[in-house]
Amino acid sequence: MAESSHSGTDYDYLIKFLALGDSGVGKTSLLYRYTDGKFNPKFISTVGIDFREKRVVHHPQALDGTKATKGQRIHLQLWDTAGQERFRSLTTAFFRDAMGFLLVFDLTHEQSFVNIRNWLSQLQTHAYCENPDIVLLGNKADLQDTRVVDGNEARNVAENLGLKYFETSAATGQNVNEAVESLLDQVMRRMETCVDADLLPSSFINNNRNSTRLREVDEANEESGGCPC
Ligand SMILES: Nc1nc2c(ncn2[C@@H]2O[C@H](COP(=O)(O)OP(=O)(O)OP(=O)(O)O)[C@@H](O)[C@H]2O)c(=O)[nH]1
Ligand SMILES: [Mg+2]
Repeated sequence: MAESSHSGTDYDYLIKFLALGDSGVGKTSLLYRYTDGKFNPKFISTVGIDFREKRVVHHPQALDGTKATKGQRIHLQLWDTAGQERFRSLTTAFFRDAMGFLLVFDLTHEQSFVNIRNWLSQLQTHAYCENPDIVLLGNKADLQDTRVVDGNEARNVAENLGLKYFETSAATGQNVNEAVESLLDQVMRRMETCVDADLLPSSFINNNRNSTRLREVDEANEESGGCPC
């Protein structure tokens, strides 16, 4: 995946991702690192909701692992939610419109790891379907001295939950692009295989109404079919 220089509405797909997890785990920092390549060590807790954007060109992967040469121009909208409890009803209202989720915990804070189950149950309740695409991120991997969550334990939990797991650092940039690309791969694959457009978020259908692929999805839907949802 490479960054694109297209502007305006010159893209093939608008994809919305949402970052969630406890306050202070590094959601804002990860998104800032991904979109701007920068890091701010100061903690400015997010109030309610915010978003960042980035253009990328995505090369779909075939089942044999080879990447297509023709890229899809993606406009990524990255929603950044406040982890603080007092904003919960506001932030969960945004879950419904997101296509993929970055579930973040802090490798130096055990409780944030324990709490991923609560966040998953919030997702099951509020996301567009019960098993949306999610990547699990153990963040602050650069803080080796204060790390308390064991990597193997986190990997096992992720495997049991059927989630891809990345250890990231917003401070160094470790695995940040890889995690977002992996989520984009999952979401685009689901979109390609989901012939029932009613089971995609409504924002996705509306925003991508002009896409040739979506028209194919709509036509296939008229003949009915199954969705991996
Ligand atoms: N060393 C290090 N510090 C980080 C990393 N990610 C975030 N931080 C720091 O952790 C603090 C909290 O980061 P934020 O990104 O604001 O956390 P958040 O999850 O957005 O918090 P809320 O907005 O309250 O939900 C800040 O001081 C960041 O600089 C990281 O990977 N490594
Ligand atoms: Mg924040």
